[in-house]
Amino acid sequence: MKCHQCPDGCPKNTQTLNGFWQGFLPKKFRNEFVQTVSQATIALLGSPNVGKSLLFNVLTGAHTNVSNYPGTTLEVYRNFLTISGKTVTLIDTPGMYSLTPMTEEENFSRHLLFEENLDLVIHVIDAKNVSRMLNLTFQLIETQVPIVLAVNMIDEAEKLGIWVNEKQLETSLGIPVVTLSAAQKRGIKSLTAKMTNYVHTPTLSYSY
Ligand SMILES: Nc1nc2c(ncn2[C@@H]2O[C@H](COP(=O)(O)OP(=O)(O)OP(=O)(O)O)[C@@H](O)[C@H]2O)c(=O)[nH]1
Ligand SMILES: [Mg+2]
Repeated sequence: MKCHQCPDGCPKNTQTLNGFWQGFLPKKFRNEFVQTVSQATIALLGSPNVGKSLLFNVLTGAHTNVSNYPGTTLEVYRNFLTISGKTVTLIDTPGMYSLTPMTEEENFSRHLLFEENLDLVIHVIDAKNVSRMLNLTFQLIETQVPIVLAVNMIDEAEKLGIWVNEKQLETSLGIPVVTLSAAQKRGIKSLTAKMTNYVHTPTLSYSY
């Protein structure tokens, strides 16, 4: 097995091994493994077909670990990315319309939201249908998990004459907002800059 994603200082192959096994291990052990290398866990959530998986691939690169979530047939996509020198676990989730689950996919995404000790949720929405998709944003805000709103597909929206005002949305919602196009790799730097705020910095304490 090759080591694809090692950050500086990662013992060779350790991270790939952790990433490969984490989906297969019971949660307790999985978290122990992940914590050895990852300084934050971030999930991409949102309705079906808003571009979560494409954004996941753009953010993490091609080498993704796929496993079935324990007790389900649903595939979980996890990978690492490095933000400001820190290692972050990114999780791609199946599409969900609401936090009141109607399908196995929605139930899974809801479970993940409440059970994974997430440091951040990136709520991905379609720039062409912002107002319709904000319903889930409000539900996510109520969970108290930190949210960044990623308004994807601005390339398609612009073609339709739809312009999303990032600053105005931020002020109205009270959460960070990024407009982007995963397909054109636009806005990715702004997104990772906003993700940085949710990545833990290990601190040293001294006693005198
Ligand atoms: N034009 C354009 N197309 C995009 C963009 N992002 C994603 N797509 C396309 O939209 C389609 C759906 O993207 P996915 O990444 O599969 O969407 P998803 O949210 O993961 O969908 P589910 O897994 O079904 O919930 C694909 O054909 C992508 O190539 C974008 O920014 N612009
Ligand atoms: Mg997907």
